[in-house]
Amino acid sequence: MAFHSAGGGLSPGNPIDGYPLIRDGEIVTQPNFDQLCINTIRTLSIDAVQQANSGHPGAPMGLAPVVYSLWHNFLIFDPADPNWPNRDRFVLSAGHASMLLYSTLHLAGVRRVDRKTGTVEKELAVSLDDIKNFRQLGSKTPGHPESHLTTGVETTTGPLGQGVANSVGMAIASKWLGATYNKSGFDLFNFRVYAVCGDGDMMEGVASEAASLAGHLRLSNLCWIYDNNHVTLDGPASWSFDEDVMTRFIGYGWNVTRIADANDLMMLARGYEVALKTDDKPTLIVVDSHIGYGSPHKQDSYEAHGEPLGEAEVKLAKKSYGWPEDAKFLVPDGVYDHFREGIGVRSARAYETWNKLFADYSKRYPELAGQLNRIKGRELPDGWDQGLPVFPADPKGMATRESSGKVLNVLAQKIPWLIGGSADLAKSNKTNLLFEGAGDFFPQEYNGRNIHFGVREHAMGAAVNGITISGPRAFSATFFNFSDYMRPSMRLGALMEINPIYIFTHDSIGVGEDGPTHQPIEQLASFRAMPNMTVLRPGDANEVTEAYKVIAKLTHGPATLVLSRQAVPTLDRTKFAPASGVAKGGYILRDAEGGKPDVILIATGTELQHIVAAAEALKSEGIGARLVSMPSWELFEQQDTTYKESVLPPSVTARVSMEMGSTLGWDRYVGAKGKILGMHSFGASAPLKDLLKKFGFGPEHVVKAAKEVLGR
Ligand SMILES: Cc1ncc(C[n+]2csc(CCOP(=O)(O)OP(=O)(O)O)c2C)c(N)n1
Repeated sequence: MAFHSAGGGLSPGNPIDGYPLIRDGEIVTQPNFDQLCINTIRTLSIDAVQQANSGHPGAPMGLAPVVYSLWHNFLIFDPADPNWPNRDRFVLSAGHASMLLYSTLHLAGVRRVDRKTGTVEKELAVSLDDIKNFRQLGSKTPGHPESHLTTGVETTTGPLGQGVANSVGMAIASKWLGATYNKSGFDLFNFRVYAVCGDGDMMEGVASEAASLAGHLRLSNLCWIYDNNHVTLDGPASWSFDEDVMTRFIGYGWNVTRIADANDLMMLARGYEVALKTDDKPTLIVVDSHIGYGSPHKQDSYEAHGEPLGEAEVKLAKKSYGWPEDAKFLVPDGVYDHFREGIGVRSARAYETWNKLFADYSKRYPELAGQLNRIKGRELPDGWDQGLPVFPADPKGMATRESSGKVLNVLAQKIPWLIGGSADLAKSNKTNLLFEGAGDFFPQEYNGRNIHFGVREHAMGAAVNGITISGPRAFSATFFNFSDYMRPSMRLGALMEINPIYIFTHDSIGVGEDGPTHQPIEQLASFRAMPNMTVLRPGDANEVTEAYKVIAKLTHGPATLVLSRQAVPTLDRTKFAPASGVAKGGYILRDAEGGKPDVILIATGTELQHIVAAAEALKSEGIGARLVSMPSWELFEQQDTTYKESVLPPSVTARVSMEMGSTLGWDRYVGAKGKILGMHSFGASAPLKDLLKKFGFGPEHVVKAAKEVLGR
């Protein structure tokens, strides 16, 4: 078969030119459908960017054959059921090349899935109209691929490096699902993960962390395709990037192969075959390509990056493809059929086989099949909240990281697909799953539930997103201060409306001697500012249990759980309101006598104990204080006004809040006449008791502030 190979020249081939076939003893010519499909991806992408007058045509033009070859010949992804759990995952990490993905999803006939019900609909995930509406309000084709908007977009990409790092989580999920649920004769999970990335991804630190982790874990089901086009946004890649990527990845323990010409379908196929045959490490395929391929004046130039080609250049590019120059959004006859005959037929067969296999598996292993159905439906097991710890009152109490460890260990036994780990701080974070059978996720031992992410916080954040997207419920853990190293991934988790659990301990200056490098200040405020992120900072052990109950039920957004290093008293709930109030975000922990408070004292986390003690002192001076525990602003904001005003009545303007973090935002609850006790600077390295004194966190500070706001 004659695969077209045009090298670096400007003769990508005329789709009308075909390759000879011998049919019934006669030589006939049929259109070169491979080329026709590739050029359709290219021209749809060009036209969409031109019409939007914004976007990135260059990478789709260069990479169309790479993606076509993968989708047409290798990817197992049934367009008729894009939710199939064992589908291969395709990630476009170079999210700026989004039209490459949209064109491919469209041509492959991928159906839309209703996100709420999981039902596959008749409509295409990306219609031709969606392509014509590229980057327009309400379309399925936003500037960068967004997984919560567009079926077939496996993960949201745009911030470079995130997609490839997510792909490592997806590969972990595939290995874990296989090791956990596959049985002899039932190879239910073996999906592969392919990620297309560019120079930008390669330069980002998160990609390096993720590649290092993937190499260490020997994730043989993972393949990254590196678009080595020597161009970035500002100019030639050589201005800022000339390292030996291949040697670097060999160093990570990857299998590395190179394809000298992105248009060489034969060699591309060989590259993918190498990845398929490699069973002990991930594969990097380096593909030398030409950005803006086929554009006479913009090929190999950064000018093909990030802006439309311009009407005249569009025509010239189309001419070079042998395309009708004036045709727009043209899908020639036979192109849809050709995709259907490739990825459609191949994947439908695999899908059917899998469904039969799963039906038999369900009979043989009904309990496990039931789990898999729940994983797919993002449901919790029956009785998941039974037997969660209830902690007895204890004035000495325990650190909330400690109670978290206890609750997490019970919860993980109830939810068998809850997996995760820490960035080398599991013992401090108390996130090790210690029950029998929990096990470790090690290279070639993939059924363990404790994942050792190493000191790679950013890759951990991206990986738990990737795992969560792929089925299992994942948690991460590190010190709260190092959330700074995870924030970009956490933001994407929130944007994607997925539900990983980001656990953080050592949540304030309470860290003590480690000093200001380890003492978070502004992090609480910053995550509260993040849309769709639920932040919880529980104030005692029972609030921790209740916080986990809320978190477990989240389906469309992540949780940031903020926990202390130092002990806090476990409140006597016969004297205080039940901790179940956590579900409402803020609740009256104890009211002033007669329900008529002079002052409202509000706190979160470790400061709850201080307002409790302050209330006693105030009472002895005849001042009635209402205590409000406010572990989650987001949950409180979801309550109706009646509830919110029942907790914080507008008539009581004397209010004091205390939290060992930035004061930013507390005026929302404290009001203009109240007083906010918080941090106004970085912390310091010293024993906790000295820090509390220096920065003003104790009952006496609450008492003083309460009297001030009362004018006494
Ligand atoms: C974290 C992040 N930084 C910067 C950008 C802006 N940006 C988008 S593409 C790009 C250049 C990437 O170059 P390359 O990966 O080689 O893409 P190509 O030019 O080949 O399309 C930049 C800087 C981004 N999307 N994400």
